[in-house]
Amino acid sequence: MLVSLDERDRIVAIEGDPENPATGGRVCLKGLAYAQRQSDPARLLAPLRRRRDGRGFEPVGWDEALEEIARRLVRLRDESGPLAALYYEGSGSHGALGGLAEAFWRQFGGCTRTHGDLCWPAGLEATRLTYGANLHNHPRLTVESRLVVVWGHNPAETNVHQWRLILDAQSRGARLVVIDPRRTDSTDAADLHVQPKPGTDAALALGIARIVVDEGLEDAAMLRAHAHGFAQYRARLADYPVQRVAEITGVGASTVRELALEYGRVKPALLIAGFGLQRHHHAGQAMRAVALLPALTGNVGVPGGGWQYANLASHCLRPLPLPPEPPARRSVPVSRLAASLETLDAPPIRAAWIERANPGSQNPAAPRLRRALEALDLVVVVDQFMTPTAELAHFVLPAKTLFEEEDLVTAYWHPYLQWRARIVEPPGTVRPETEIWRALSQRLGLDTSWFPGDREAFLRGLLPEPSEARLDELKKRPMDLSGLGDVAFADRRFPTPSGKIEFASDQAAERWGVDRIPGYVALGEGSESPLRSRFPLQLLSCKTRERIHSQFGSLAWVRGVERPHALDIHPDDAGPRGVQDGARVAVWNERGRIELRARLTPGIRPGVVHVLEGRCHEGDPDVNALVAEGVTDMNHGATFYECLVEVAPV
Ligand SMILES: Nc1nc2c(c(=O)[nH]1)N[C@H]1C(S)=C(S)[C@@H](COP(=O)(O)OP(=O)(O)OC[C@H]3O[C@@H](n4cnc5c(=O)[nH]c(N)nc54)[C@H](O)[C@@H]3O)O[C@H]1N2
Ligand SMILES: Nc1nc2c(c(=O)[nH]1)N[C@H]1C(S)=C(S)[C@@H](COP(=O)(O)OP(=O)(O)OC[C@H]3O[C@@H](n4cnc5c(=O)[nH]c(N)nc54)[C@H](O)[C@@H]3O)O[C@H]1N2
Ligand SMILES: [Mo]
Repeated sequence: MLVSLDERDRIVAIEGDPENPATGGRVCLKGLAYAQRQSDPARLLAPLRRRRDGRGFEPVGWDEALEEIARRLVRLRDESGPLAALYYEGSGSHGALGGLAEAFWRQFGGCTRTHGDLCWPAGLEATRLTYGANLHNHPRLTVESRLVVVWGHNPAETNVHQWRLILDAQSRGARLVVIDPRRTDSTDAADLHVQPKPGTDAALALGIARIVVDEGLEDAAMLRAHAHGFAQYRARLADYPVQRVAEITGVGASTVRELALEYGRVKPALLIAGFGLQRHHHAGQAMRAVALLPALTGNVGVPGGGWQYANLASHCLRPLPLPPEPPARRSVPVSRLAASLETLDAPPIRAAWIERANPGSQNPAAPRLRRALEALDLVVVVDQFMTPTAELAHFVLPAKTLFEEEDLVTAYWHPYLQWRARIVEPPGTVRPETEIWRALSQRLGLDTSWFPGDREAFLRGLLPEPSEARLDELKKRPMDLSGLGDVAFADRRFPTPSGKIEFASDQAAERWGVDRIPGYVALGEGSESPLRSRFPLQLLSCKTRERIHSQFGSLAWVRGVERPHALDIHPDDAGPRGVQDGARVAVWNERGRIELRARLTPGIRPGVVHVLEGRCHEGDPDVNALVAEGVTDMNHGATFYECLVEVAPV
């Protein structure tokens, strides 16, 4: 981004950087709104301490705050051991330096951490099991595609730079298919919008595969040379005749057939899968089923083709230098944080340090999690703003923004590593997290040399060989240091155990206890679930163009352009329930209940309802009150989109 400052060094405007090869000089609404967020009067500029009477916060100096936090952490360690402290970090803006908290906790003697991720792990593991690595073609090759299938993804809202390339491909003649139970900005541009029941994509993928194979449209030469377990997979396709697939998915047989024939015939075809596909219990297997389609049709290793999920090409930094691991270690699945806080023993969790995260809004079972956090002896939250999580803290420490500390930033779609410059000094008494950790380490008598005095030199040392000398170049523009080339798997070498694309995966079975061949498994809370007799509607809670999760929601710029918050419901579901457009409704299940206005829309699939996630301002309802603490079949992900509810007027 290009950032303009006024004469008092305040950020006044943000534009896209034409030198940026990933964005082509464009910037999204949140990028623009960082200018307002940076100087939002609500920003925290000094540490806060909970008042003794428990009501609200009072300002406190850094010395006093850190002294008291240090004293309480040491006492807790003496009494219960280091594992009684939880360290939790989320997806707030972070680069390489974010990992340095570990230098404190290792010297502290360890702590309890979380494993897995709320975001994307099932899809990452499914891709790794199938192709051996999370790499995909350079985004610019998208325009060479003749057919783009966007599956469980809404790039018009969640990746506008990717979206521009998809539209370019379309204007050059490519057809665009979007597979999503909801109408979105992305489906509005589609030539074909396919609306399956949520959680049935494995059946759809295998149904498509069956037709491709029946019609002889598979790439037999490619499969002979580079597929592992294809014969077993092919035999399994017998279970997915188009009639059964149509019943499971709710997509008409003729549409499944049309899609299969098109995907089998048009070359090159690009399949872009999103994170929305993998937020349920059988997500890993579903992603494997979908990920195999490009392999089946010979679309792997070709420009304009391929499988796009996540691209980790820019994740090429050297590991952070850290002190040795202490013997004591413990971690809990991130999507089961509330249950873990409630039940962990030997020792129970007594303190939590939360940084760059808003779990009190963003995690499953959020109200339970908030209660569990409230019961702890010590909660420290490091954030730029008051959040539902910070409200529960004993200490809230003000955090820097992305303009206030230099760092190296990796990506998950384009291959570029980026230098993030420090453009302005932190306001008030704000300190970057690295300085907070250093100061706290000092108070505990720990070795502070792990925290860089000269951050630039430190970051230079993280650049991969042979690029150490290239920091100055990197300061001018993002760079692809991966050395991987534009076409992923162009050499047809797949770093899987068999060295081939794995249609059958022993690792999947050994690591995760799932079938070696991916198949469709009905969800516990899905379209075929007995629980539907009480909670008949499948609730999705997705992202919005205007915000990043719980961030930006308080800004006038953002509030001014976004649509009113509402439950999207199909008229066929609203009618029998007496739900009118604009009327207040309750949405509930056994875990919780929220109230908001209904918006009737024929765009959503009947049987599916939707509420935006990340709303936690001014009395907005807490959608994660309804969501269970489920764990995906692979890699410890969350199951946000596996959630049955009922709706009624209030
Ligand atoms: N129902 C439902 N829930 C979901 C999802 C869903 O689809 N549905 N999606 C899930 C997904 S994919 C994700 S990734 C998670 C995201 O979950 P979180 O990472 O908890 O999400 P954010 O709301 O972005 O919270 C980030 C916080 O970090 C703060 N922050 C930003 N920059 C900095 C910084 O430099 N330093 C510090 N200390 N703080 C900073 C912000 O002010 C904000 O409060 O949410 C998950 N929750
Ligand atoms: N503006 C904005 N952009 C963002 C973010 C943000 O908060 N705001 N967050 C970032 C983050 S952390 C993430 S993880 C990504 C997520 O970005 P996306 O990949 O777009 O993921 P989701 O929004 O979770 O879901 C995408 C679509 O999948 C559909 N879907 C849900 N369940 C199913 C299903 O079972 N089958 C099918 N076929 N479709 C389904 C949903 O209706 C939704 O429209 O966005 C990133 N970009
Ligand atoms: Mo995410």
